[in-house]
Amino acid sequence: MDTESALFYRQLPKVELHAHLNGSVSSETMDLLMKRKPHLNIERGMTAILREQRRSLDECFQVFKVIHQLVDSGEDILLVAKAVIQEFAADGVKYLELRSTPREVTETGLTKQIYIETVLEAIRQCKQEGVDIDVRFLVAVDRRHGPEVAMETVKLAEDFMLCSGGTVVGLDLSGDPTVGHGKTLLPALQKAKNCGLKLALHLSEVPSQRDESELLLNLPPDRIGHGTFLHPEVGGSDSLVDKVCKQNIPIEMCLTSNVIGQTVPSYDKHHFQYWYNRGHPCVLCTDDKGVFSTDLSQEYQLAASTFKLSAEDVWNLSQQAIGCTFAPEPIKQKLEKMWAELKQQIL
Ligand code: 6MZ
Repeated sequence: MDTESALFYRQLPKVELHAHLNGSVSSETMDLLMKRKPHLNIERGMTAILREQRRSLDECFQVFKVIHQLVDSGEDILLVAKAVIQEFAADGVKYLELRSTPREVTETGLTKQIYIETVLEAIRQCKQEGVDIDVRFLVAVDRRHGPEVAMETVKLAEDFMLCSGGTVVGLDLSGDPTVGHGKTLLPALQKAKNCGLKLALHLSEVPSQRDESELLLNLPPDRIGHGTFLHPEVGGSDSLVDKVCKQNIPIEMCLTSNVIGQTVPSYDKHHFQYWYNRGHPCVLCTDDKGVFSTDLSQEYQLAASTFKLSAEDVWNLSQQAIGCTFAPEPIKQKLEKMWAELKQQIL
């Protein structure tokens, strides 16, 4: 099959490793939520950004505030989490690591504990209903909330890691990269690592994070989110690149998100090229498929057309992502087998 065909990308088995739950809510699900809460006066254009549009990162973060108003109860979380999982499965994603920041909302009785339990319930229900996808969960720390909340979140993540039967596998560090400094979060991140949680950290998403990235790379994280400004050509440094390469830390790359949020000026200037050409493990991801009006098939197609990847290159890229998951070895082997079986039919 040729790489021009949208069907090829849909059929391509895929691994999604960087998807924020509330950023991934589709416009169809948003419509349902808006109908449930008409008093909020939220319209479609306030929860998603069209592909052709450009926004500052700050404006992107305003969108999450609006979405959080719409998703503020256990019932809402169950609805959005199930819908997001089903949509990824329909897009040909076979393995998904979903991430989300547990929130509490006094008015609806939502607690952080209930928040995580509800996401896990959504994952359980999808499995029971036979949705063809393996889903794991990363508990997210929002850097804006500071070190105490980060430590609390790590404790919660640890508890769930121990009792979720392998569904909670790691910790994400995200939130507005222009707020706070990672050094204050080091004790919480170190604790997470010590107790066996895998670390997926947003790193160098904006240029001002060079010192922070130096520090956080010493942990080291198990995966890097974005890593847009790590290399010297964009104001990073050789020392950062060395640390990433020596430790072979995979980078989650989100093309549409970075171009819409303008941390990358255009698709052909995306840092995917830099790392891919070095043979470094790069994993294509959506980041926030609802907010940035995309899906993972589209991200693969975009990467292929921008960087002139052959069908074989695209296949290898999706297969390589299996090795970058936080799944236990037997699951990785199962996915490898699935890819091997599908290869004959699809490529
Ligand atoms: C950093 C991001 C992000 O957790 O409520 N988030 N953090 N950089 C990004 N690049 C665009 N996109 C999303 O999902 C929404 C939250 O994910 C993080 C932010 O903390 C946002 O509030 P959850 O499911």
